[in-house]
Amino acid sequence: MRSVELSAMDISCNHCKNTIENGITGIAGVSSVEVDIEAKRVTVVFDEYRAKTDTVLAEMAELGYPAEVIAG
Ligand SMILES: [Cu+2]
Repeated sequence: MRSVELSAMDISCNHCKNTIENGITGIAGVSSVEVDIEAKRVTVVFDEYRAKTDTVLAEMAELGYPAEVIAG
């Protein structure tokens, strides 16, 4: 398992949180998604053999929340 922390400046409310959690959870291999609205950060845990950080970043952009990796 691999854990990455992302920063996405467009996160502002619970709607954003739900959109991101639902969208990222839908990626095969992702086991958990946590959104911190205040910090505008997302922590994603995934199986590195089934998913890639790039896949998560692409899905974030697709959902309307372009993100960058800050840790992991
Ligand atoms: Cu929002």
